[in-house]
This record gives sequence, structure tokens and C-alpha cells, in this order.
Amino acid sequence: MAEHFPAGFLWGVATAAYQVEGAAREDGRGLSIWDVFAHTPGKVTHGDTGDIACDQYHRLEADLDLLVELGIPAYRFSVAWPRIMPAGHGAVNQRGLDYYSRLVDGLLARNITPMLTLYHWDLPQALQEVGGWTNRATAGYFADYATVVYRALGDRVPFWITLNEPWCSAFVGHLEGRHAPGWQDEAAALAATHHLLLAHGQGVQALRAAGAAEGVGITLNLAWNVPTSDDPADVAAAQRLDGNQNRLFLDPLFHARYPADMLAHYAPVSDFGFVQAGDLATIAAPLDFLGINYYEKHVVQADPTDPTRGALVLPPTGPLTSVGNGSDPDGLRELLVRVSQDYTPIPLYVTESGAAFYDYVNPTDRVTDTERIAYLDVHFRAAHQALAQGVDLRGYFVWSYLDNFEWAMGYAQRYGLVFIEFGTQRRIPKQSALWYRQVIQRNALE
Ligand code: IFM
Repeated sequence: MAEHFPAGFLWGVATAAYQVEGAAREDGRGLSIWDVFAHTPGKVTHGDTGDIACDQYHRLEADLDLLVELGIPAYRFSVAWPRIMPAGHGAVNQRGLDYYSRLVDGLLARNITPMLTLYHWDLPQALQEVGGWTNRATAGYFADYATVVYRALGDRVPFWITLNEPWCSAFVGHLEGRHAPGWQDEAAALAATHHLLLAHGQGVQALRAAGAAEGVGITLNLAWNVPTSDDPADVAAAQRLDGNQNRLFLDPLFHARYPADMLAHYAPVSDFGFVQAGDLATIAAPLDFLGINYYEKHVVQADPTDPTRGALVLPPTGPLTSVGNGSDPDGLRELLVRVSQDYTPIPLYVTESGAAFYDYVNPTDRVTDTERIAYLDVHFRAAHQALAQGVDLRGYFVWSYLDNFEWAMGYAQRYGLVFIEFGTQRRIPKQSALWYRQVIQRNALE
């Protein structure tokens, strides 16, 4: 029996500016923390950078035409803050706005719905030099930037996502050091968390003031954490990971408070003195939708040797993706149900879900990525089950449209529905892209 999705369910694909655009030094774009990080020896596999990436900046029309050919109804992209405000605040670079205006017009002319993310990790380097996300002022600059972008594109873009995955910006960037700015400082990660959330809240205020009566949201990457046993130590470890990655963001956004267990857990490193009166009310301003990115279930074991959260994520079992993730669609269903039951009744979108595999172009010039089809199929089914359980899920965006710059893993990992031959920039739709087109046409799974 076919599993049908509701009429109007929004199917799409997603990308982010630094991962696909290239043209890193063109038309007045300023430097971002990722330009600096990627150009620092040893930070990215093979020394790859986003200087050229998929060259979408120069190949925009062809990439938009390919979306039509693949039958994609919605495109989630991000705006590069340093293209719009090269110094992070102050002077606006009109050529940057013009590029995104062309992108949005190009989508609308092709009947493709734009979903815009304001911040997908490419902080202007000039702001990093005065503390980046550990500096409270960055939140205010973000709100100014949001106003500028909304004034330019607000009449044409129906979906506005303030931040993509603030957990990664805060913790992968400031504690693990695997992402820009590459710090390893837990107190800094916590300050960054708060200032990112504050930027979101002030950004929402700015968007509303500029006229966004609807279509404003944020995207969180949530993980499903389950203890490996019912030993209380394992249960507590799973709770800590859940607290760090999920509740540290969901609670302030939807309950206007930081979780008590996280405040207690982090007390030795931070007193959360960066939280000022009124901040939590700003952060918890009503939203119109929530984006959820889902990639991982964590099976968690207590680990007293882990200095940060006393937890070990056990290696996943079963078939693995090329970045070593398992395929755990149940986690997606569980998260969607949990968020809608415990946090918010607003519409949800899966704003990213996908997998990297060792794709290659075979002698008949095809990419037969059957693993990706299987992965997407079971995750779409999980989304369908969540709908059946009453979740107000409105759409699903596959990560990613194109193979692209996968941050610290450079071009070594391929998440795209479309294969990119990076030397020539040739685009080759994978079998999964053709399969996805059929899912979208039928609005159903076979
Ligand atoms: O490529 C990233 C994306 O930028 C944010 N979410 C996860 C993806 C895959 O790692």
C-alpha cells in the first residue's frame, strides 16, 4: 500500500552558502570565519576550502534549471552574512543583496518555494576578531543584518530561518574545535550558546518589525539519545547528552528557561552570568514554525573519563554511512512526536535529513546510490508515521541538493542528490534524485 503525504506537503532540498557558492573573494564579499579556518593548515581534510565549492555563484541559472528538471518544489539556501555586510555590521554591500535577489527571483520564476536561512555558520571574520559569538554585541549585529536582508527579500521569501543548528556553532565550534572558529573552551561554548539564542530572539524581533507577520522560525539539529542499559549511570549520561544538544536549545526557545539539570551540570564552568534580564523572554518570542535537522541516534553509556559530559556514544550498528552514522529512522519519528507533544504545537519541517556514501560515477556515467535511496525511504516513512501520530509536519528537505563542502571533511564526503565532479563542475543527478522526483510527483511512497 502506498503511504500518501498530505496535500501541500512541501518537499525540498537544502544547501548552505559557504558549502556551495564559491566566489569567496568576489563582488565585495568579506571574509568569514570559515574562510580563515579552512585556510588554516590541518583544519580541513586535504586542505579543502570553500573558495570554489560548487561554484553556484556563477552557475546559478543552471542549478535552478536542474531543480526544475528534478521536480523539486522548494529550495532551502542560506545567505552569507559577509556578502551582505563585509565587516559584520555597518556598510551594506548591494552586490551581495543583488545575488540573493536574483536567486529568489529565479526560484519564483520556476515556481520553486524559497526557504531562506540567515545564518549557516559563516560569521564575518571581523566580528570574530572582537569575540564572535562569545561577544553579546554579535546578537545585535545579527538583528541588524536580518533587517537588511528582510527589507531586500521579505516581499518574496515566505520562510525565514534565523539560525541553522546553533548547537554546532556553539559546541563543535567552541568546545570540540572541529569547526570554525576552532576553540576548545567549554565556558566559551556556553556563552556562544546564549548569544546565538539571543541573536535568534533579537533577529525574530527585527524580522517582525520589518514586516514578517508569518514564516519565521529556527532550525535545530536534534539527536535521539537512548541509554545503552537501564543502569542509572547510563540513563543519566543519556539525559546529559539530551540536555546538552536538545533541551539546552528547546527549553529556552519554548519554555523561556534553561534546563535546571544543565545549569547544575555546567555550574563548575559557568554561572550563566551572561544571561541578562529579559533575554529569555526575547529568546522565547513566538515562532511560526520549527525546523528540525535529524541525522543521528546516540546509544549512550556512562563514561567517567569523559571530561565534559561523562558520556560515551557507542559506535552505531548496522549499515553505516561514509561518515560513520547509522540509519535510525525511529529516532526521527520519536523526536518529531516529542517536540510536538512536549514543546510546541507550531508546524514542524524537517529542514535537513540525508546521508553521505561513497558515491562514484560508473562506466555508464551513472551514480547508482541505492544506499541513499534506502536511507531516505525509511526516513520518509518515519516522517509519515509521525504524521499518523498527529504531528503537524509540513515538509521535508533532503540534505543536500549537491555534493558540497562538508565542513571539516571538505569534499571527501558526498551528501548530494546530485554528484559534482569537482574538477569540471559537471553535475550528474544520482539515482536517488530520480527516485526523489517520483516520490514528489506521487506525494507518496510505494
Ligand atoms: O553539511 C551539514 C550541514 O551544513 C548542516 N547539517 C549537517 C550537514 C551534514 O553534516
